[in-house]
Amino acid sequence: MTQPNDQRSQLEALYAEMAPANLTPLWESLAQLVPKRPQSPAVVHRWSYDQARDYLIRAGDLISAEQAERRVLILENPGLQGLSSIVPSLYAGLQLILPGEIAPAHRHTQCALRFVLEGEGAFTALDGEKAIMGPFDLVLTPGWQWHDHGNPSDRPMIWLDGLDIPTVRHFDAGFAESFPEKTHPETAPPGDTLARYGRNLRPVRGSAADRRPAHQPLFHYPYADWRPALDAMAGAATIDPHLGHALEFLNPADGGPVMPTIAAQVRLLPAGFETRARRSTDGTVFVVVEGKGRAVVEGREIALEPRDVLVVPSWQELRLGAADDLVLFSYSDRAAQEKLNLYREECA
Ligand code: 1HN
Repeated sequence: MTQPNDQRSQLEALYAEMAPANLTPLWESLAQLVPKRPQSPAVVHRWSYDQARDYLIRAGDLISAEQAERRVLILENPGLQGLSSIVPSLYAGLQLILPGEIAPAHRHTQCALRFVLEGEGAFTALDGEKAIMGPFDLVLTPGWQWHDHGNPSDRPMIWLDGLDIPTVRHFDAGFAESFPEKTHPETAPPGDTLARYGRNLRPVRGSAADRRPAHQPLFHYPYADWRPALDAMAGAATIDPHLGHALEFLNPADGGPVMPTIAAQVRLLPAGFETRARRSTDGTVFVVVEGKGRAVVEGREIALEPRDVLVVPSWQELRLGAADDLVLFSYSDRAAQEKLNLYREECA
């Protein structure tokens, strides 16, 4: 039998010899490659809206939306430096569009959501149809659909962008194109899609009025619709001890999550309510819509204020507490994980 010291030095010598042949021993990394439970390199982090906003407004003095193509500050997870990721699978950024500006039309295979934090009256145009945006509206730009943004209002607009950039990068499946003009020609009046597809109705399949892609027709989920739904629920439903009153945004095409990789939710925690501990495999980005409260992540307490952004990595235990009525928006890669049979949660 080889002596342990001997074995180690002989193995090391073997590794060194095989390295130029691009071969490495599995037995040295097996436990890391197949962990007993998720051990995310991402860390819990909160971005203060006021602080991020100041930097974004300063960037607004230095570079135009058109020159930047998209004037965005990336919310990069401190554990994922250089990766432009908020969790390993997802990207988040804060985008500013000033009065009169245009962010030019392009399309890409990555899918995106926008969650408005400030301003009123700017728009995202999707395949030439404008969604006129207001605070806390959710707007989607599904993969490979032309989109541009404009701000005809007299105030800055800021929203959170959530994209599946790292997931698409992981699959090496990224394509992008610029539209030959700054904006896509208008194809329908604002609100057309919401009226046709957003009321539990849709144009008869294949009819002349059926103008949106069958798999992803709806792209605007106004605050004016989702917020009263949460209130109605809070008035009547039994509260879930781990979630509070929670609603998921749906894709009306299939009743599933809003996009193939990304799921989005809103929830309401009444003043004084504390959730029980819960962990899930979908690292989640939260945005505070209203109210104050706190998150306790693996025992570490983080104060939450309106419009702050909080990221909670995969499998970290989360409890949420509401000081006043606390309304949260969140998105995660749960949509992708469920398709891959990976999603799990554990409730205390
Ligand atoms: C993008 O298309 C937008 O359309 C925002 O507003 C952020 C980050 C990376 C790649 C594409 C937008 C983006 C992006």
